[in-house]
Amino acid sequence: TSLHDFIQHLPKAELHLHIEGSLEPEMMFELAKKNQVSLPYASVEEVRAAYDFADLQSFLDLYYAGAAVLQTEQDFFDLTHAYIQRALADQVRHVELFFDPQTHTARGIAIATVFAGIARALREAKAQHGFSGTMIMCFLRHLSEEDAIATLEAALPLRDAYADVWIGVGLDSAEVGNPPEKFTHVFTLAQAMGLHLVAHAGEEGPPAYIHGALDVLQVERIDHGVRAEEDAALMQRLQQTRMPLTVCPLSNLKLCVVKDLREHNLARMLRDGLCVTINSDDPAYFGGYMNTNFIATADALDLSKAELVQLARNSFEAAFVSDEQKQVWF
Ligand code: ES4
Ligand code: ZN
Repeated sequence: TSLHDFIQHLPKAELHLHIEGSLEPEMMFELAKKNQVSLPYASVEEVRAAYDFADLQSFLDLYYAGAAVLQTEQDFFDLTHAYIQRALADQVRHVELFFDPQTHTARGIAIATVFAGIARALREAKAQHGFSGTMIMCFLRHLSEEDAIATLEAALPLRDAYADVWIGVGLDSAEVGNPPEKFTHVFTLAQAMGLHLVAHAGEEGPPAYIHGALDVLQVERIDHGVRAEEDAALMQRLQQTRMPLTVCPLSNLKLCVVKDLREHNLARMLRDGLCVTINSDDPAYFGGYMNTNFIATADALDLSKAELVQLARNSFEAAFVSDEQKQVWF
């Protein structure tokens, strides 16, 4: 339909994308074979069949297992390059991608290998296509704050070489039981380094975790944030400050945060004047990239063209780029 064409051609920014979550089963098998990593599946079909999640943790178990096939700088390049091709096809002009170095350093992969492969793909895409891409290094919240601090310290020597792409830190993985306050010190250190700050909050965790991310970690965006609706005062605060929420509709559906996309609160929050954006989160696992998320959401929630434009506008408003650059894009 024409609404789908309209979405296809809308320029967008993607602000919530885990690069390890863009690992398609085909590449997972290729890399497993090349790197001699054994997978608990016999075929691409078997992997896809396993993508039937009950909650965040059941997904994370598979996601970390899959990421084990990534070993060399070229592997991280290939992964990022493949994502960028999908982003270009969806008229994504800018991505601020998440990566999880601890998933790789725990397996003996050097953090410099991870940075180098991802950054080479982003820089090549900028040169070849004018595509803009930056990196947000995430700490795994199921691990200790000491481990997060060690990760930030390990990345410190890379700061100058990657000043053009590494712009911030984030917080992801198992939310419930790992509140933002657990990471107060490492976020204070990152803030002092001049890095941007974001955190997953209010995906499965309560509104108190969103308050904690804002007040204690001092984040500039909330990743997910869909449980904010349970707290009227918090909703008012998010609206009045235009605090961006990077919402991931198909992720919420696949991880049973909502049981039907028609029940998703994205449209209500948008209509209440919150700065909500649409993102793909882990597109290889959750059923699609940006335009698939936009189309499924528009259809389920009866979004108008004006609302779709507002969502795209919000994605640039919420991006960590200059106002001049935003004007060029939107
Ligand atoms: C994630 Cl959907 C989601 N939530 C929390 N952590 C994650 N890491 C990758 N995807
Ligand atoms: Zn996420």
